[in-house]
Amino acid sequence: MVRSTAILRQAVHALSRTPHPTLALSPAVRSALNPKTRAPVVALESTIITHGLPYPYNLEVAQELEQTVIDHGAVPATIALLDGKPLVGLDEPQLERLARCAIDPSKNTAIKASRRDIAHVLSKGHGSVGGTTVSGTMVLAHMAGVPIFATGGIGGVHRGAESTMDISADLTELGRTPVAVFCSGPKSILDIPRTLEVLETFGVSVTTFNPTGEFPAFYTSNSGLSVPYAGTDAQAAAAIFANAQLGLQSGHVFANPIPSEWNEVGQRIQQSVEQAVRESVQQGIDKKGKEVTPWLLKRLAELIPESKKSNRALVVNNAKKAAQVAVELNRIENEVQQAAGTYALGGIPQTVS
Ligand code: PSU
Ligand code: MN
Repeated sequence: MVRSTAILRQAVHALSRTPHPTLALSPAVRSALNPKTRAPVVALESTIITHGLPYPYNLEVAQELEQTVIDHGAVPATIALLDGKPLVGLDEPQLERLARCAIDPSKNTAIKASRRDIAHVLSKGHGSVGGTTVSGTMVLAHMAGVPIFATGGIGGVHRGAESTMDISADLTELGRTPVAVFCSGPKSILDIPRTLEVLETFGVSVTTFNPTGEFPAFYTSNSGLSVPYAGTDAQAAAAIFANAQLGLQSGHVFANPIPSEWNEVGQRIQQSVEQAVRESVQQGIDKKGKEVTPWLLKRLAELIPESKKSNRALVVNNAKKAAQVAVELNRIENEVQQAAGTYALGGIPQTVS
């Protein structure tokens, strides 16, 4: 009894997240993060809008992602840097402004922002636009108190990283920021086995929703590599809750396989990946830092035009899954809050053993 009270007290303490005052929260997100009006929230990234997909397809996808989160009972919090402010939750004109940066890729003034770029982009003030990567979005989601985030694919260890040292900042972030990232695995342009090795080194919890127990390979559902299996949304939510309770400062990867009807296209994309990577080496793109990933994605879209649609299908599917798990997590949090309230009425015993 006393022990369970101590656990409850700790549980309530772990629930009290106050958004960092510098963040500009949308009214819907602010309300959802208020303990009195708590609602499930799903963070969404913005590099996919500014650098991942062409205009106006990027705007359609961004809107569909937000709508999918809403349709499954959660509040969308698209994260971006605009006019020197970190925004958590965007309105329609803001979403459109991000999307329009990609109209002409050669004149794109938006900055692809991972953790290292955040302060620099904010210092540019009025007129500046930063599309946050998985790393950048995780930093700001955590500062806001949003533990669940949906995206398409995480960055990872690039092929040839033994000489280029190109390992995405997303992996480091996952090792040090307690946010659960719902994705379809690392993009197949990457080295998936080595990406899993680095995630293990950094202490990141990696789970699949694939009933085969396989880690998905972004455009296809199977990579041939096994990781632990999350059978239900409730199990995933319980893992996120446990991580927060223990105060572990590391994140999760929840890998959600692309719907099976896309596997055939995925096999074809896979064959073109080799070609795109080869070309990137021939043209020296592989040594161009943060340009590498957008270049490879664009080249792949040229080689297999359907890859854009695969990308949309999987990221929407991830937003749905993240929203469902966010609803479960919210339910657990409400239960804890209620149980603590019941104790509080009778007075929580002071002895903690
Ligand atoms: N997945 C996509 N399109 C993208 C990205 C992922 O389908 O544009 C972005 C994500 O924002 C991810 C970033 O965090 O690419 C990784 O870039 P890098 O490899 O430079 O770390
Ligand atoms: Mn890189």
